Amino acid sequence: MDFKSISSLILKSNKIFISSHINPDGDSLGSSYAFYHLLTQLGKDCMIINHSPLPKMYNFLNQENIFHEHNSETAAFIKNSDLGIILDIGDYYRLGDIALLLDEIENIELMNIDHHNVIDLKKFDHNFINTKSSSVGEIIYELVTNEFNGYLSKEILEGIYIAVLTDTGSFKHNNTTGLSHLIAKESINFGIKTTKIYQNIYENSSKSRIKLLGNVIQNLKFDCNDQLVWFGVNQDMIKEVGGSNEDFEGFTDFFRSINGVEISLMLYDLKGKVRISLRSKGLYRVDELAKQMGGGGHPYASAALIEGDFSEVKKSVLNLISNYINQTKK
Ligand SMILES: [Mn+2]
Repeated sequence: MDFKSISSLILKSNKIFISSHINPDGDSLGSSYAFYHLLTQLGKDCMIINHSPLPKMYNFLNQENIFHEHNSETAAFIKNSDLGIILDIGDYYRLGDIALLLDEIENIELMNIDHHNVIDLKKFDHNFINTKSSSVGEIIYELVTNEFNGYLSKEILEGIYIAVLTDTGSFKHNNTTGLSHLIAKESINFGIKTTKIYQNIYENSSKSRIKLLGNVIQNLKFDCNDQLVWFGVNQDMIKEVGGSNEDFEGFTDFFRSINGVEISLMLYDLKGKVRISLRSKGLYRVDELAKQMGGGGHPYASAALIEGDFSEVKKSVLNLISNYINQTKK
């Protein structure tokens, strides 16, 4: 699929829903925001519907209440849609309950736009994948400048900027491209308040988050000649600081910044399941590790969900990683 065919598909559709993955991040939300404004400017009846609620730090994007958590009303909208645009998904079933609904509907076209290697491409009628893009936001920028140039508005650019900012770790990860910086330049020229956006997203920590960070730091573990740093979190730790599941967002990235550390690992105990989050500084590919655990992602940022008791999963994951580090050395 190319930009021309994306554009003709959009133009022939009238009722369109936009969705992304569970626990949405800056790329999925910023991209959805940009797409929503493009579609509304094109006169389409459009709705952003996600399985999960909007994370608090992105409330500033929702002045007009355009983000909807999936419910019976949004289900009715989806059932009557001509087209569904799915962004940043990686895996069809990360749509959460929306995937289950879509499995039951036949006459709806699904278009997938992503920068991940999507696991189940056949679930979509159309796929546009560019794994070289830093973010889905960057793909949308190219789509708009190629096909809808007159429509590039402040709102569209703001959504794109947020997507690029967050998925490149503020223009510092090695997925950052020349285009990422060009988008930043354009955004500043357009009068977008980039400092304000940064403060909203990154300088908005709750007290509970900082307290949790302190507790996690006290119990930080190092392995593999200090190349691996890891920590565990669980509901009791979150309760203790009066926090929420959003509070440990970004911890894995933060600990990767330690001198000598190559891999940063989080194990989140979900009682019977363990959520694994992996970050690499560049020497090791953590997507290969995540794949072995039944997950996936990018070479330097990936995740998996493993069934089993915490201490057993912890043991096998630590074994897997240390074997991987030792083998790669040879
Ligand atoms: Mn992304």
